[in-house]
Amino acid sequence: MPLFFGAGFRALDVFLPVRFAVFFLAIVGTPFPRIHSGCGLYWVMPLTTDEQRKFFDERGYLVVRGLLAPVEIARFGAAVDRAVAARCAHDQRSLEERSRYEQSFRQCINLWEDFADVRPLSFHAKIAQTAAELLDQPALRLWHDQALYKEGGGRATDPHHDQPYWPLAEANTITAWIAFDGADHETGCMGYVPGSHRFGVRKFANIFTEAGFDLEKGEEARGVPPEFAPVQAGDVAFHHGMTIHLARANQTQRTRRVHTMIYFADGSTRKANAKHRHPSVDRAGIEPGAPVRSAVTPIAWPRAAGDLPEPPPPPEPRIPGWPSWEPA
Ligand SMILES: O=C(O)CCC(=O)C(=O)O
Repeated sequence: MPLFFGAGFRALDVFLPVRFAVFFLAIVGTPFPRIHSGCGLYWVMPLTTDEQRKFFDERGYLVVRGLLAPVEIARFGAAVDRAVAARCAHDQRSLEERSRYEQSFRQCINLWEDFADVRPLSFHAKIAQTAAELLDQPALRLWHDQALYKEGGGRATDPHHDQPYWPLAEANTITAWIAFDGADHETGCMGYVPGSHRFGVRKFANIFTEAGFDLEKGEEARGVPPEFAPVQAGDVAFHHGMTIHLARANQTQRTRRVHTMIYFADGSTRKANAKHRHPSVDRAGIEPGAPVRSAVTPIAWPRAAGDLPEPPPPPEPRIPGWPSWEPA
């Protein structure tokens, strides 16, 4: 109700603070400021510090301590365990019987699609927001998630960088790596060649069939030794898609239980080379040169907390390691 103070004065609304609060909460939905402007920018309380962003920018990786609460680690770890057990139920081979690549880990991709209780992890708002801040991008999509369970006795993960595996023209990509029990030099922590995301290495290290980059004698890592980064449960380790990395072997009898999310900047386009296949773009028929936007790669950030995407139809034909795959 406006009160007037005579001609020439503007209306003074005594309910203005209440109106402002209602408007603010309606827009924001949380006590934190979040304003979407017309140009798609958003404003939230940052989760990272200047030092963390600088570290990631310079070194191409960063461990963020305690990003997940113990209750989340327990809940999501159990959900991913169930999903991996279900996806791998058909595979009774011993470690020795598997390929060199498969001896590094059991890899199960896009668990978010067919395991609803994994979905809140793969679209975890705090993790995706942190990734967006490190990459300095206003919006991210999920390229895919994957469990990487390195069993007791599992081989080291060979040195490589991720970007050449993906037919994306732009290299605005980042992975969040979550070890539910933590990971150390005995169980298989990650090591990163600091600054290698800026080395401009285009070569594809095909670790499916080969040994990956030679970090000592090869030119790719420029002789820079990797920095190994043990993590504890609750920590999330981020690395840029161009960062050369590897992981230690698992010398214990315990499985190193890891789930990862790979994000890419919204607006990224499919590489011109149509021969470079990948389910994340092929499933949705994304043409070379076109923006990679589909239900297979939904927006991960910004997304209202608790708002989870609908999964796309299962791949057709089925793809090993992806949802709904069963051996013939
Ligand atoms: O977890 C591992 O052993 C390797 C992970 C990795 O290479 C990645 O997330 O890009």
